[in-house]
Amino acid sequence: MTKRALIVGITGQDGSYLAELLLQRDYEVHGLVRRASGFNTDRIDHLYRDPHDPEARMFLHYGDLADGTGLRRILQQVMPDEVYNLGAQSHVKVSFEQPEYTGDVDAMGALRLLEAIRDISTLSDKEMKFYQAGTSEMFGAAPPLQSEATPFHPRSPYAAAKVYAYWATVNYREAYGLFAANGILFNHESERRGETFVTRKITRAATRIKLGLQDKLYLGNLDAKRDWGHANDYVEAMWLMLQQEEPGDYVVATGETYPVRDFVARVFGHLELDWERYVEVDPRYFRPTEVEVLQGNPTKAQTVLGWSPRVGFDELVRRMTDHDFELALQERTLKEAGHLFASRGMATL
Ligand code: NDP
Ligand code: GDR
Repeated sequence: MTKRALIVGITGQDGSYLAELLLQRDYEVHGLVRRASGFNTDRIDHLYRDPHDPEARMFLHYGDLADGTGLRRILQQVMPDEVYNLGAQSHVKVSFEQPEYTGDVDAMGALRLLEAIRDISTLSDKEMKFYQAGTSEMFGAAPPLQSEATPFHPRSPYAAAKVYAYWATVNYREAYGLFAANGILFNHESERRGETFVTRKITRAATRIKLGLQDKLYLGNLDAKRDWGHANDYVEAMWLMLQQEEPGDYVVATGETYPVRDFVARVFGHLELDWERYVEVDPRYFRPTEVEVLQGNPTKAQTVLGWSPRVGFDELVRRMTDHDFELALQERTLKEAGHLFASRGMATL
């Protein structure tokens, strides 16, 4: 029997890798797409086939985590075996500027999904397994190493909303017997990472600087330390969590941590540039409360799920930098041919 999955957040970094993984494993994949004035499906365009094509196995539905009725309708239509909630206002700094919206989407959005699954699976007697995208940000001020046993101390509206969603997921498991699992994923990046997150902001800027398309890179706190892996490895852990006999909560991390400054130095070093000539600190990128050090202990994921990361820090830096160097080359070629008059607005967050 073909399994059916619904991915909320399919257009995001993780959603696109998870859709690839599930299609490779012969799932029928359904994804929620937000209505926007332009196209917002860049990351999954390579997977898309016209629904009239008999080979099509990925289907998109308009929806939003703020719209509970729509979520219910899609769940009833699709009747998925597995639901992955990856949808979120996922930028920590933005959450200080839009706390109410972030709470509505990241906390209440998860609750809306859980409520719909609870009702539909009770009425239909169909099990719908649920994955909630929890985050290392929930640990916030808690000192490293952080594991499943570490108490949460969120440091942003984003993290507080994710803590709510985490406990709602645990509660629906305990109260109603739902197969509901929380991943507590540490930072994971990729060639598809949003350009306002620090790693991609650095690789985009450094490669453009290398080709004379940009002069400076302005960053915030260079001392914050993060445990960075590759997104493609991390979506496999999500899938594994829903293949277990019993639902549970898992830390997914590499176990290594590096300051932002080291990421900068390695990217510029890879391009044979001296980063200190180009990087300036601008306090506008500081957060009202910062998360200083994240370093996860992935022992449970290793032993129970049999999961471990394949891509390490150096390879992550190399892959992202090489990818963005290609993008910068394309941009330079277009500019020199007179086809590009203005560079696209680069990350300001
Ligand atoms: P992205 O920001 O790349 O993707 C977020 C996705 O959520 C996008 O598809 C976005 O749609 C969608 N979305 C945003 N708002 C809504 C809404 N109101 N209703 C429905 N969908 C919405 O995040 P990532 O792929 O990096 O992360 C996936 C999830 O994992 C997020 O929940 C994030 O908070 C969490 N997480 C991420 C980590 C990381 O390091 N990447 C670590 C730990 C947790 P659109 O494309 O239209 O914007
Ligand atoms: P984070 O990722 O907040 O950890 O959340 P981000 O890349 O935004 O920041 C990492 C660290 O870098 C510092 N920093 C800057 N950050 C940004 N964005 N821009 C800058 O110019 C800059 N300069 C320094 C930050 O202060 C921070 O310490 C990500 C998101 O994907 C969340 O959704 C996810 O839950 C967590 O990772 C785990």
